[in-house]
Amino acid sequence: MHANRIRSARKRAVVALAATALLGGATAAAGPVAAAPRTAKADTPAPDCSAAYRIEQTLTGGTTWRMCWRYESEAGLVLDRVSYQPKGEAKPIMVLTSAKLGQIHVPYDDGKAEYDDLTGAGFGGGLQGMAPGECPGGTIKTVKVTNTWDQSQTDVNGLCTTTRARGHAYRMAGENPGQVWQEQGKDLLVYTVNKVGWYEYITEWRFQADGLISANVGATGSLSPADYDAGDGRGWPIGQGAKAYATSHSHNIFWRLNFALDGTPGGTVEQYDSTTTPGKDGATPTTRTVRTPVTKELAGDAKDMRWWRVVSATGKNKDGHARSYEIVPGATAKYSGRPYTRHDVYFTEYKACEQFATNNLRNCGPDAGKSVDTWVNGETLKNPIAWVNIGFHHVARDEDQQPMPVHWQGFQLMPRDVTAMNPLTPAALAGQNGHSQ
Ligand SMILES: [Cu+2]
Repeated sequence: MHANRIRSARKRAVVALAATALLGGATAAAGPVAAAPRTAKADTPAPDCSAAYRIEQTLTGGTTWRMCWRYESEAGLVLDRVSYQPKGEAKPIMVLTSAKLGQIHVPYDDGKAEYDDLTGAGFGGGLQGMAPGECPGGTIKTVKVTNTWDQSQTDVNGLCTTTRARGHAYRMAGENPGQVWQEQGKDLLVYTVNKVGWYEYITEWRFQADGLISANVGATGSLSPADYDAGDGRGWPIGQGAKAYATSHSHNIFWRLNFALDGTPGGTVEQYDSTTTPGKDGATPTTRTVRTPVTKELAGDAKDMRWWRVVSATGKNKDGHARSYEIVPGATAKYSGRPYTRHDVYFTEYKACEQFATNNLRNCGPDAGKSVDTWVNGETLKNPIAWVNIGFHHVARDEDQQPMPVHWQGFQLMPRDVTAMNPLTPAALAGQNGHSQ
């Protein structure tokens, strides 16, 4: 099962960040206006999808999420044309042209096994049919799964769309005694389960009424019994006494995101960094935030007080601020073992052949590498693709059998200035925009 990979010797060009700009107070920095005529993206789906492939859900608070889904033989679930329409917006606001997994890379600590689950270990073909109880309150859709060997198709009842309680969407004490503004939210959930060897991965997308998108993969199923032999200090005993050592390993999961905020492919990328300077003689420290336009391809590293956002090329909210989505990485254990896992986020210029962060299948040309790190080579970003890498170092524990409790890893896409206020603001508070009463 160990996937063979062609390793590219091609060096990643040094990527320079362009000049920084100061941020003033709470002012939303207007990003550089993207001029560029946009070429059509090859993975841009048809303008609409048939009813069977449409997901539309209106949530508490009046927000409607719409998207099309399809299923790729390696990447599994793909969400296309994901749009967000909060109450008060005349039409849907497009967010993503396309979103899907970009790879699940699983290297074992003893160096004896290393898998690319999507392109080397059958992730897509391992779509699981769901039991009726696995999609509470929702609908299980039928997915046609193509066998990559003989192109035969199988119907699998394997896609769940449902809603789930969120808890508080917000809470604020009112002016009058006992008065509380609060809302109990409901999220849209879309998920599949894919089995790869002994593992089962739940690929989950969660959409909130206030525009937040959460992408997570939960690993469950079983530990691989073939690996219960790690008596070399690279595992953890899960049997009685010093027996049945499960080899430790990493799950390095990549997502591939093709943004099209406001329906315009492309947009610009910005990096923000804040630095805190201690005050003199015990005075309160001060913090300064700078914005760095990311104009060229970038292999980015997460850092305290650093974040990135993708800014709409065309759209502004009703406050006149450019719409954007911020990438909010979740907890990660970055794996330094491979060039492609050494960075937390990659922004690459769109190329149709670049579909998987490692062990990419399509031919990108004789000089092109097979992994995302090799695609960062100084090109100007006109149609940026964002790759998010979240790692989990799995040191097994007794509780991992049997079955293994789901362990989650992922990130969020947080709206930043997509609407002028919280889209769930109650009418009585609608005047509280930029000032208090
Ligand atoms: Cu694991």
